[in-house]
Amino acid sequence: MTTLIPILGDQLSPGLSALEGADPETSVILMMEADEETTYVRHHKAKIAFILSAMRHHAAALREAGWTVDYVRLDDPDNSGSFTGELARAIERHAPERIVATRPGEWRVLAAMQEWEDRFDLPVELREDSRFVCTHAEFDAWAEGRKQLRMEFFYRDMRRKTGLLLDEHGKPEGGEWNYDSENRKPPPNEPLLIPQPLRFAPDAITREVLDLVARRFGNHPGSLDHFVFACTTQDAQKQQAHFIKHALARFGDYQDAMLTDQPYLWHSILSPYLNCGLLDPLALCEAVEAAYREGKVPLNATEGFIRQIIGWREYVRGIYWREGPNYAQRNALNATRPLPGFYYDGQTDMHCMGQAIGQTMDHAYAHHIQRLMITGNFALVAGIDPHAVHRWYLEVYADAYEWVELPNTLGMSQFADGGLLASKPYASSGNYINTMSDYCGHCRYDVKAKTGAKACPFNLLYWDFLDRNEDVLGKNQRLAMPYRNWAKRPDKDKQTIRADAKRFLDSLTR
Ligand code: FAD
Ligand code: DLZ
Ligand code: SF4
Repeated sequence: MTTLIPILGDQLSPGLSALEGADPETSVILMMEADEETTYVRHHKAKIAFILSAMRHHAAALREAGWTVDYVRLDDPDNSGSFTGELARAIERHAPERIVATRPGEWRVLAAMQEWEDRFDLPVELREDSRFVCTHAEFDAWAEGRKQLRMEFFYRDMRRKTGLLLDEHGKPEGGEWNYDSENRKPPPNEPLLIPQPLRFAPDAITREVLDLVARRFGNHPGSLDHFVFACTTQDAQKQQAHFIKHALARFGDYQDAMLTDQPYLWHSILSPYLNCGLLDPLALCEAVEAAYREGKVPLNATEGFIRQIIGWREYVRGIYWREGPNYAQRNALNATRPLPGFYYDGQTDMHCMGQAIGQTMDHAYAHHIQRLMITGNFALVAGIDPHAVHRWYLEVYADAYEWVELPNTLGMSQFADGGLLASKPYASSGNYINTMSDYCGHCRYDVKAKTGAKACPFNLLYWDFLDRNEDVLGKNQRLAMPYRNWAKRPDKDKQTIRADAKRFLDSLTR
């Protein structure tokens, strides 16, 4: 009468839907370290180490809680290397009567799971992932018939559904749904006051995994030298509490700020834990709201943070599943340039890019504005193939799973879906980076120069990007002003910008 319950590397939650109603006496949980999962893109070494260590710790916690866990390690000589191959071997071992699983976070894995029933001639129940606020059906009902799928309106529905930050009349706390007008200040000039996230020294389990990853994935990007991730729910909860106590109050103010050699600023560094299941998103939002109700943090920070989780995070997931498996192939701007090699080592004389990429290789982390307005902005204005950009983001961040990474990269950052997610491309000249960071002061390029050998590449590429894509973007109302400004430029200026941009872009391939 055995039920076999596979639990994947991003399903490390004690309350996972696949476990609901299961009897520990008659159930076997199957956890699989699988070569296919570690290599379908060349994940950052620290990302692999984090997931494998969190899986091993979770297996131990499940056993402690009374479950039988069949755990297949990567270096098991009989490991077939795939979820389906390992399920086949586990069926031989346990002769289950049925399989119960929670839906995975990726079309690729869902397609494999949907074949299991026929392949193994066993009933397979795939349950909705109850760790999200919005179900697929609810998202589709919300999106149906709308011309534009704007996050802001979706977010208000999620506030109403969860009751987060509503007053006693069901109205938004403080009278507004969104306090962004009070957020997004340039960086402060007080580096000593910047909080740092907790650092978790690797225990014996993590050390064993770090050795394994160093031996097996030496050719993958990134470093293991700075590995300080929490690998258990208890430690991830410590980082959650640490963030709420030390950083949340200024999260809104400095959400978009960037400073040299300061990767974290007032961000939470909680996405790896939320996405693999060590933390519960709703419990986190409730803890953040409680800090506000106790008068410890201001409303702009509280609302801004909760919006990222029940707004953006839920919204991009809805888009991913709604748009289907071919979403990854879109390329509305027909961008084809290969990804420059410096995306893997940070060796570029553009200081902003060197900073964002360097810390990514060290920590498998960069905050949102670095991803969107530095590395993403550069790829966009340089015309890099969005599929190559997507693979890079999926590889290098410890929080990257396709359901969340793809819409953010392909849609929000690269405009490759033609504007489904963003009403205009997130393209900017160096001016934005100069306002929001101290990077330009450390750079060999001149952010004020518009042309010539010292001109900031973002200045050249921004106008060249608009010029190159006028067919697709020229009618976008939100770009009317820059296109008017471009039209007013003398032809001679335009030719210089085009030539300088071409010279710079050619140098990328050399
Ligand atoms: P904080 O700034 O502290 O924000 C709090 C939480 O809000 C995050 O932990 C995250 O769960 C959520 N959040 C914030 N913005 C977003 C967003 N746009 N989409 C989804 N959730 C959001 N996030 C991922 O979790 N995985 C990814 O693979 C990923 N890829 C991205 C790729 C690009 C090109 C861009 C522009 C953004 C991407 N993001 C991704 C969103 C965002 O950058 C990260 O969630 C955030 O930087 C994580 O750091 P943090 O935990 O310190 O976040
Ligand atoms: C990302 C990842 C990696 C690197 N390794 C494993 C693994 O060995 N075993 C596992 O169960 N999951 C792993 N994962 C996460 C899966 O790729 C993830 O479950 C799918 O992408 C579906 O979201
Ligand atoms: Fe980046 Fe340009 Fe500023 Fe240099 S000058 S840091 S390339 S924005």
